[in-house]
Parts: sequence; structure tokens; C-alpha cells
Amino acid sequence: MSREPLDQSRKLVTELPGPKAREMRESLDTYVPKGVSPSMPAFAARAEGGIVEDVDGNRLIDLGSGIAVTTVGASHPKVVEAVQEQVADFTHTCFMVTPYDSYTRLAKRLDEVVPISGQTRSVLLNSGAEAVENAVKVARAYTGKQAIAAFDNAYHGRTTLTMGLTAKNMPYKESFGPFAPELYRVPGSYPYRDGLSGEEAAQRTIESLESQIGANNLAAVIMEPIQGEGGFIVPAEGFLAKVVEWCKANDVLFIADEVQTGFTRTGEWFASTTEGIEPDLITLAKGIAGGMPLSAVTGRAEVMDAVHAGGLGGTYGGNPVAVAAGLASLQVMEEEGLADKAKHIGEVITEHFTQAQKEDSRIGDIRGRGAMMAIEFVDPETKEPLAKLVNDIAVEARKQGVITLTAGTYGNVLRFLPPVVIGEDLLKEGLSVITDILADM
Ligand code: PLZ
Repeated sequence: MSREPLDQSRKLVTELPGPKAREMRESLDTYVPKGVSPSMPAFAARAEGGIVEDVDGNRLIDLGSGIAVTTVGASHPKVVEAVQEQVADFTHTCFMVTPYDSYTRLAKRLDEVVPISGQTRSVLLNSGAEAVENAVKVARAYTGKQAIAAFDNAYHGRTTLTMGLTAKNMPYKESFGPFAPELYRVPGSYPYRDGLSGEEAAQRTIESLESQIGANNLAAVIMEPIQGEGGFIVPAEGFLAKVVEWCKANDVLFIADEVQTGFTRTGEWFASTTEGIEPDLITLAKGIAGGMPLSAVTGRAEVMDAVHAGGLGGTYGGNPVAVAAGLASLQVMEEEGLADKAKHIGEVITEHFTQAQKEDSRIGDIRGRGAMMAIEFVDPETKEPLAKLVNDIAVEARKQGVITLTAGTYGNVLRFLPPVVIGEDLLKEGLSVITDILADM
């Protein structure tokens, strides 16, 4: 089935929300609980490359990729073809009942790209949170220990276990306790705010791990190599390597949560590579399958095999349609050199906001890596977080047809996660919309 390609330009033919979107929103508010609250004043009709077209015919610039998912674009032709073929063959058998080879082929492909030397094995699942849950199960089974340490500003999901690992209360945890036991939080590295070198921050982390948990009780340390929802916090150089070194010396596993940073997003297959670390387990999701729900835990074979037969699984885990999309997406990433494209996107965004920062000192920090960049807005005198400003910018940008995401423990971070296939002109236009709004505020 071939269709006209979606024009890669922004175009507003109605105000946002348009008349159809208004009606749909009314219906949404009737039938969908307010706990689920979409931010865009538009309803999607189609999406491709760097554009989402809405039901009223407006074309929006996508600077969010559905939260870092559509790295290869929302309907890459190769992914569409792979999905259509698979859907016609079979939609489901349950891998735990009647296996299919594509699952294994994807596991083999992950073995080739993850930054873990030696044989790895992968279990395929449905969501990022489910991957984190399973990594914790594996780590406990392997070490025979229970405690899991996560960091300040961490985000690992919304399920009962992963909420406990996630740092921020509103909106993720408020009124949902009690949380699972044996989850601990330790300070990490936030160079813009703590002013510590990687070495100093790691020392602080290690002291906390030793004094509050004890290596004898600690199964694993879990960390996002760049903290995502927490505000795209890039740890100071050397921080991660030091923490991983401590883990290895103390029989504690290190789990890299690369759900958001993975699959070329930061300019390498995985952010762990840039940090020079080798995790024992990696959690993967989002970019893995071009928008189909799929996740994975990939880890050293010896560690993964600590779990007894039947101990890992789930009805839909590694669904064949999602797996087909995964295989196709990884191929696209390689063929189209998306890691290099992501690096270039990082340069364009950095350049744009470095210019803007010269005129506007509320731009406190420009950080991130590759196609995962963020701006932290602060009061220039006090460094107080400017959450309202960020929210106002995001709301206005959305009205002007630019899909914009916020982040940060204090809500004062504007983050950019464009599809890595986005055209450069489109990206620059999206960024200009944002800096023009900023100049007016
Ligand atoms: N680990 C590092 O970034 C998901 C969440 C959006 P799921 N981040 C986006 C929201 O408000 O729910 C994420 C992540 C990291 C785990 C997860 C969880 O992945 O696929 O959303 O479960």
C-alpha cells in the first residue's frame, strides 16, 4: 500500500485545537480519565519523518518523537512493510508457547549492538517499565541479594516496583504508595547544580551506597546514563565509570537503563558507549521498534541464566509484529547512519541555543547529547528554576504547531527529542519558533 508522502513542512490551516480536535477532546474528557492527560491541542491523523498531521489538516513539527520513540520516524516505509508482512503471516502465538525465529534474530542483533562484551542473552517484553522490573528480577536471582539503588532525579517507570525507583513525586507517585521494599535512593551527579567533578560525585554516591545499604545487601545499581525525565542530566565526566568500577569490585550488578538514551538517540548505539562503561544488564525500549510496543532486557549470559526456566515471560512479550518492526528499525538505523545524524542534530540545537543564550540569560544550561538535548531555564541571579516560563513556552509552541516536551525534577527544562530522520530546515524552524516565543516572554 503506497500513499503520498507527508509534506515535510509546518502548516496551520486552523487555530489549534481546530474544530475536529475540539470535538474529539470533549469526547476524550468524557471517556478517558483525567489521570491520562495529553498535552497537544491536536489529534493525530498521520505522522512521518519530522511531521505529525492532525485531524484538522494542520502539519506540526515533531520535536518529541512520542517521547523518544520514533527515532526512525513514525512510519518508516521499511518498518511499515515489515509490520504488514508479519501481520499477514501471524499476529501472535505467544513466544512461550510456540516460538518464532524472529525473536531470536532480534536477540542476536541486540547482542551485536549493545556495549557488553562476550555472549549476551535477551528477554523481550512490552514496555520500558516492564524491562526495568525484569532487570530487577534477574539481578536479585543472580546475586541472591535484594536491595536496588537508584538515583536522585531518576525515572524508571510507573508500575508499583518502578515507581519506587522513580524519584519525582508529582505526578508519578503522589497518592500511589506504598512502594515496594528494598529500593534505595542515592545522590548522583548534576554538574550544573552540584558543581562536583565526576570523581567527587562518585565518591559521594559510593559513601551513600556503603553507609546506607551495604554492598552485602545490594543486588544492583540502576542508572540512566543521561537522566531523561529528570531533565537530561548528563553526569560529570568519569562519574559513571567510577560507580561501575565500585559495583564490579563489590559484586554489585550495574543496570544501565537505556530506555530513553538507546538506539542511536545520543549519537552512538547506546549512551553507555560514550561513557566507556560496560553494564551487566541493559534495559531497552522506546526507539527499539519504530513505535511498536517492544522492550528488552539484555545482559551477560551468565547473569541472565540465573533465572530458572519459566521465570521470565509474559503473554505478549516479544510480539511478532513488534519484533518485525524492531528488526526493520535497527536496519534503518544502520543503513541511514542515524547515530551520525543524531550527533549533527545535537550540534544544530547547541548552536541555536548558544546564540540565543547571548541575548537571554534565563537560558541557564544547554545540555544533553545528540538528538537528546535540553535547556534548563533559571533566574539568572539565583538559579531558581523557572518552571512557569517553561510551561508557558511549551503551551505556546504547541499552539503554533511545534510538539514540545518539558522535563526536570523542578519542571524547568525544555527538552528536544526529534525523530533522528528529521530534515535540518524543519528542525531549525521548530527551534526558531521556540526562541521567538521566548523573546516575547
Ligand atoms: N526508563 C529511562 O525514560 C519512560 C515516560 C513518560 P515505559 N519515559 C517516558 C511518562 O510520563 O509516562 C522510561 C524512561 C526510562 C523507563 C521508562 C519507562 O518506560 O515504556 O513508559 O514503561
